[in-house]
Amino acid sequence: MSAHGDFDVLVIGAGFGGMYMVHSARQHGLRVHALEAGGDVGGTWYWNRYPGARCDVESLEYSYGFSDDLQQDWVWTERYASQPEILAYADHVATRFDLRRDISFTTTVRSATFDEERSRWIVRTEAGEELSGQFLVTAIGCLSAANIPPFPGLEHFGGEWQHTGRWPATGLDFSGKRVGVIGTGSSGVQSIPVIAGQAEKLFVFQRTPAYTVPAHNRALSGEEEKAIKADYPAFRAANRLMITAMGSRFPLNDVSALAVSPDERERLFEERWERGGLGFMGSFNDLLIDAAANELAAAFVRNKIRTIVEDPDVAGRLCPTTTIGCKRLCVDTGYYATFNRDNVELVDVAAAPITEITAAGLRTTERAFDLDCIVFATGFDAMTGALSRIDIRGRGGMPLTDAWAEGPRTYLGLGVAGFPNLFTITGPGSPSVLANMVVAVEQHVDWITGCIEHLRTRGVREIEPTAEAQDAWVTFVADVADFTLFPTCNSWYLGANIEGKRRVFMPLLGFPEYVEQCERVAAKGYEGFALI
Ligand code: N01
Repeated sequence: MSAHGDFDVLVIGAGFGGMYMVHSARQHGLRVHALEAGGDVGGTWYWNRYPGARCDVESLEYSYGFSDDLQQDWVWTERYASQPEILAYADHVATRFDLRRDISFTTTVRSATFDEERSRWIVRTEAGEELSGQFLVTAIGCLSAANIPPFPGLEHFGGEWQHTGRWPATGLDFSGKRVGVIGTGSSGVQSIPVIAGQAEKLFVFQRTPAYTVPAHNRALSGEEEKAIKADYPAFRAANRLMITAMGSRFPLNDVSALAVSPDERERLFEERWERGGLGFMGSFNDLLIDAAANELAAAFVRNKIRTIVEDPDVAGRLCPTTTIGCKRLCVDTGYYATFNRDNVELVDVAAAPITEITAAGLRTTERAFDLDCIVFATGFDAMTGALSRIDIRGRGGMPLTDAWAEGPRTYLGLGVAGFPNLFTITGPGSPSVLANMVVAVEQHVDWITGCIEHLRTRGVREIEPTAEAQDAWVTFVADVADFTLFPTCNSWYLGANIEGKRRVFMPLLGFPEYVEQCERVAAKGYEGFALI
């Protein structure tokens, strides 16, 4: 469908947020249209097709809860769903709810300008189409703006290269090839073991070692699925009460790591390690707020690395020294053991940084590497990158990038002062990436459509956060972060992975309290927003 026309709601993006936004807006009788850069639905799961891509939230939780028929009908085959399975799920949802008729694909939004006279957003696409909407909802993902470091010489590289977040649907054939993977975050940690099994030789260019815990992925038993499906709404409700909106079956152990004996501590860490997944950080209640407690967990993982990796020198270089969980914990299948393979070499690019990409491969300050393929697992300009790549202008033509020059400023992570009728699904200042994203997305969409209904039934043309409410919210988000160890490392949560980006902790920790805040604001007639 080509993009044109006037709508009640325009949506940017057709990943999990945009898809549900289209559905929910329709249910509320709104004329809605979504614009999607990709060729189909799925967002993150459309773009991240790299080998080994898999969710680190359990599949029975990482799925929509808005339709009981949907959650009863869909059958997940594994504890952690693979990228193809999640994309198949997105396809199923789009077909089941006939979403595609209100989505334009391969349509990249270039600009969005608020027309103050008409109280409408005017959206222009790269192809020159123009649409308008009373409301603009961004559903463009927290991790969608791929970051390729500006290494000189990439244009001269004679082999093939790809970023993990822009992986071609046709895949890459690594057989018989010399491959270099740059980056050891979640994407690197997932792809490296699979690429190692395909390539003739794999060089892993590591700048900062990551902490990763085993996924212990497995086929889902019918019994497990049956038990949850017997009362799926209760399962969803229990998860929404968790600080990260997930993991109610194995919740936080509400005890300090410093309050138990060394043997008991080891036993509890071991139990979580054996269970696998992100729940490891819930071994004790102070791992992310007390540096001494955190170090105990970090030391446990370092011991595991030394046990798994046979070469002590390689093991030493894989051992992180930073705060565990400060950067997002990785979840892997066979990552550390991959470094026992003869065809895998770990290259420390903290000690000897990459200086350039050459026609034949790449060069560090110490050595040249001949490569047939380079995989950039170098992450994303997170949370604000996708928004700042669109020319978004609010009142008086103010660019969003100017309003956010000192870091993103929102109210509830949902609205921005000076940008009326703009809603940001999982925007900075909301739990987003510190929660189960599908649950976070559904909560935002429900709040937004509820808000739009409130405005329309009262004949309100515009809604916009007050500067005071926004200032207080920004302070609150920072205060919550400062109570934790999150600000102590150079993570993408802080924008520290992007040169020149303002260091601001962007997500908000604590899903249930956040939901309460949103509901309170709505119940008080959208307190903190100006309604015109
Ligand atoms: O990106 P990252 P990611 N020279 O930013 C390195 C989600 N996700 O795509 O740490 C050399 O974590 C960089 O090094 P350093 C998840 O939320 C989820 O892996 O900056 N290296 C780092 O090692 C995750 O956190 C899933 O020193 C350079 C790596 O590149 C988020 O997405 C799967 C470099 C980037 O790691 C992002 O993960 C995948 C340079 N110039 C992703 N620049 C699951 O659900 C960067 N690096 C499992």
